This record gives sequence, C-alpha cells and structure tokens, in this order.
Amino acid sequence: MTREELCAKREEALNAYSHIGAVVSCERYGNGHINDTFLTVSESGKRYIFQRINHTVFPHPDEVMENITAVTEHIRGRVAAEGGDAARSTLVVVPTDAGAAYYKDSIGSFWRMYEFTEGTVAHDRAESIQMFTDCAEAFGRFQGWLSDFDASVLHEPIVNFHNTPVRYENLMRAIEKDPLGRVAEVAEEIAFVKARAEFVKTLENAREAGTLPLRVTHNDTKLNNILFDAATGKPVCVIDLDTVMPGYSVNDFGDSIRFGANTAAEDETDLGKVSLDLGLYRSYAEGFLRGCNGKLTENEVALMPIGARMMTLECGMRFLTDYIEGDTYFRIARPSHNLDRCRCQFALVADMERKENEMKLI
Ligand code: ADP
Ligand code: GN1
Ligand code: MG
Repeated sequence: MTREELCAKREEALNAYSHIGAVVSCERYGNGHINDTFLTVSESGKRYIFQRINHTVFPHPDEVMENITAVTEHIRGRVAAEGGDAARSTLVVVPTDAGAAYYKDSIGSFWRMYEFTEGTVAHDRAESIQMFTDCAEAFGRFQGWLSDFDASVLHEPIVNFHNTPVRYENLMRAIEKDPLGRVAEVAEEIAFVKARAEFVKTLENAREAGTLPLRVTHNDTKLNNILFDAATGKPVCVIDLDTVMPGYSVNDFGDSIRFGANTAAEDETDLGKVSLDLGLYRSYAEGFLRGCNGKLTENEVALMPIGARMMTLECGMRFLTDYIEGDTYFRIARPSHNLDRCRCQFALVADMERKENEMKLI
C-alpha cells in the first residue's frame, strides 16, 4: 500500500471515531515492526494511539481484538482487587461510534484505537539495571495476573508463533524456494542454523514429555512493550497484547533477554559490540522470578537459559526467513535490515553458548 493510500484509509477509519471530536493531528509513532501506529490528537487535546493492525501477520484481527478485550478486562479486575490503579494498568480500547472494538475499512484493513497512556514512555534500551529488573517484574506480574485466566476463551492469533521447530521448517522451505536468489549470500547463517537443528526441538520435547506447562503468556516481551511512568521511572503497563495466547513462561523470559540484555541494539552491524550482559541477565532473572511469585515449576526455572537462547535463535531464523522471502513480514528501514538483525541475533546466540554455564548458575 502506498503512503497516500494508507493516509486515505486512515482518514476513512478516523471517521468511524467521530465521538472523539475533530482530529487535529495524526503522526506515525513508536518503533514497532508490525502494526502501523499513529499518535492521534483530538481538538480537545486528548491523545490516542490509532493502529492499523497488520492483516498479513494477523489473519483474524477480529479475534485479536476479542482476545485483547477479554485479557484487559481480566487484568483490570485483578488490579482493582489488589487495590492498584486499574485504569492505568492495561490498555483501554476506545470503541468506534458503533460501539465496536475495531473498524474494518473499505479495503478490508482493520483499525483500532487505544487511549494514550499519558505520562509514560517506552524505552528501546535498558537505561539502568533497575529499569530492566522493573521490566522483568512487570512481565512476571502480567503472567501472574493471567494465571487464573480461562485460556479456552482465547483465539490463537498466530498459529505456531513460538514453535521453533516449525520456524526451522519455514526457513528450510524459504531456502529451497529462494525467490530472490539471496540464499547464496547467507550460506554462513544457514550453516549456523543447521548446526542447531537438534537444539531447536528442546522446548517442544519438554512439553511433549510433560515437563513444560502451557500458560497464558505475552509472547512479545520486548522492553518497548512496557510503558514506564515518565516521572517515577516505574512500569505502568504491559502493551502490545496482540500475541497473548498459551505459550511457555521461559519464552517470555527469553525474549526479554534477547532484546534487553544484549549489549548492542537488535540491528547492530558491528558484531563486535554484540554480547550477553550477564549483570542484566541476573537482574532480569531475579525480577522475573519475583514477579511470577513462586508460580513457576522447578523445571521451568531450569529451562530459563534455554528460553533465552531459543528466542534469540528463533528470532534470528525469522529475520533470515524474511530476508530470503523478500522482507514481507518485518518493517525494514534499509535494504539489508533483516539480514543485519539476523546476524546480530546469531552473534548473541554464540555468546550465550559461550556463557551457558554462567547463565545456568544464575
Ligand atoms: P507493534 O506491534 O507494531 O510493536 P505496539 O502496540 O507495540 O505496536 O505500539 C508501538 C509503540 O506505540 C509502542 O512501543 C509504544 O511506544 C506506543 N504505544 C502503544 N500503545 C500505547 C499507549 N496505549 N499509550 C502510549 N503509547 C503507546
Ligand atoms: C515484532 O511488534 P513488535 O515490533 O513488538 C514481532 C516479534 C519479534 C519482534 C522482533 C507479531 O514485535 O515476534 O520478536 O518484532 N511481533 C510479531 O523485534 O511477529
Ligand atoms: Mg510493540
């Protein structure tokens, strides 16, 4: 879709929210790789997050919104019962004029609006150990709040989302097809993955053996999916709830480590800068366990280092698959962005392998 087409559809969709008043500005916002996010300001000065849900990634956006409505209501109930600030504790969906949780435009794109959580900020890097520990506790608490949520009411927004063996097979299929002739350029990365063909099965094997439970998890636990209070620096709410579904606690732990305990950014091209910060790893592990409040089994705790390596390897495989397939999934800002992201993830996996014993000890 061209920029002009997107703007036209955005205007059409905003018309379905006339109850917020005239819109005085609507600008692209945030650093997400998936949805089109806009900061929208109405004439009263009230701010909103307006998003076009990525329909290719989420084939059933209506089901995504059903999940989010149910999950946010549940969290508000739990936080209210604990005497916390329920209104700010989770996303607030702004309904359309017709009272729906989303608007489907004339070309079939889905749009949704959230209240902008004022006085908060999202971070792409942990600015202190404390911030990272707080992030861990917030994701741990999030999992705790959902521990009594009836998983049977949840739709599965993306099937096999964190099924790493399936991600491996997808990559192998992309390599076979090689639609853009990019495979020759990534022989080293492919060899890196193939050398770990057995490792990718570790968590699925544990689940089949009955030693790794399915829980309701977030599944996209990047630091920038938490809003922090701008004044106190403390976490206010967990956002980006599109992928909430049954999953493994160790993957929620692991994806945070992948993104936040890397000494470099996710798309760093100087691989010499990429490594696992064991201090951040330790503080995140402590915070996450505190946040989970004793709910994890002994074996889940033992599998936490594997979760970190698995999410990093899986994410690298996903970036590589997208690079080979022509960058159709993750938003890119430069031609080899997905390849850069992939190389950075694999460099981090290699460092985690070197630090395996330290990670286990922690
Ligand atoms: P994506 O799936 O593309 O990552 P997100 O839902 O995470 O989209 O939103 C992208 C960014 O928008 C977030 O990282 C955050 O900066 C900002 N954001 C999202 N929801 C809110 C909200 N309710 N209040 C304030 N900022 C928000
Ligand atoms: C995407 O939406 P965002 O940017 O928070 C992706 C995650 C990846 C992440 C890599 C639905 O997250 O799975 O780990 O990029 N989300 C989806 O940065 O695929
Ligand atoms: Mg996000």
